[in-house]
Amino acid sequence: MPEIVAILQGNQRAGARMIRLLEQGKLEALTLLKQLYPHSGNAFIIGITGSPGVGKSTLIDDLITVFRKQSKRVAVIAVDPSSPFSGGAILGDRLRMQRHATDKNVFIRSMASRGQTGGLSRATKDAAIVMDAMGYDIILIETVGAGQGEFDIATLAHSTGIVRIPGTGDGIQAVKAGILETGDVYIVNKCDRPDVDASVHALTMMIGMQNMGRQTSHPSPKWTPPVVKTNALKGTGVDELADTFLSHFDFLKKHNLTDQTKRNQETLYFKSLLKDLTLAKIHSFMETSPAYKSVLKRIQTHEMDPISAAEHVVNTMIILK
Ligand SMILES: Nc1nc2c(ncn2[C@@H]2O[C@H](COP(=O)(O)OP(=O)(O)O)[C@@H](O)[C@H]2O)c(=O)[nH]1
Ligand SMILES: [Mg+2]
Repeated sequence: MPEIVAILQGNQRAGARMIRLLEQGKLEALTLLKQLYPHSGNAFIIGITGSPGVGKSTLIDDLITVFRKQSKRVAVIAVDPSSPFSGGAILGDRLRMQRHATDKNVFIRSMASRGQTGGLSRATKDAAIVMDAMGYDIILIETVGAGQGEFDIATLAHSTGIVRIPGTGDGIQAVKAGILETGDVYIVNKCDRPDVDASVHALTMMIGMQNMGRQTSHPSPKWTPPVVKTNALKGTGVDELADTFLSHFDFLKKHNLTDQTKRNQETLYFKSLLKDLTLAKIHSFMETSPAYKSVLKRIQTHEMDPISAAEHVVNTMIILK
């Protein structure tokens, strides 16, 4: 069966294979992605972000259960900053979501992040397109947040949930310092611990300040982000959390804001592809072209200055070819 048909029919092995190729930056995978693209655009993409250890994977595991009860098909992308290849944490995430492993309507992939801060790369968006085309209704993306990637989760997801835990000094200081990310939903997890109400209070105040304050990149100015309390170990509050995400998605659709999210996303994606494809062309030029070698020689013998040479190569040999 052709790979594309298999993926469109939701074949997980084929989907996983394609995501792996895309993650390795294989250009031939883009040819396949081109064919999948028209079949994407239907999934609801939810970002779950927060520091390591706050309970994101455990929460996602619970959310899968809730969404499955609603007969939704669910995919997960866990982006792990500590394991660029395949370290322990990725395995941990897999194990944590293991109880869904035999459910054919749940598809979980781990991906490396860009750099230590957990930035998202184009491959995260690629993977979301594949899962979307595979017919998943909901795509959950787990990230540690504010990383220095090309994509931040707020532009990749329709709805972003920021996970905090009680007693870690959230809120006001962070707002003052301008380092707090904007979320659509704030989650105080580990509500079995003390100081829950203080955290909820701090977050609520912070949301109020954000609403009054500077214009953020937040796509929905009239949406006031709710604060939801959860205990992911027990699954408490997760039904409400799922409902909150779904009502945010309804809100976006009602106000035609999904289109805006989409436009921002597609612009970023296009720019990122332009960069990657140009770079690939340059690399192949440097590896294979006799013209490159002759220019290089002229630089080495001081016949040509390297600046003019680089300009010449870009203008005449790579871009126009
Ligand atoms: N007490 C308590 N522990 C939790 C809760 N949620 C998650 N944990 C634990 O916190 C640890 C980190 O959870 P994990 O989901 O891996 O966090 P992540 O790094 O944000 O994905 C694990 O040992 C979880 O069992 C909770 O609501 N209460
Ligand atoms: Mg995790």
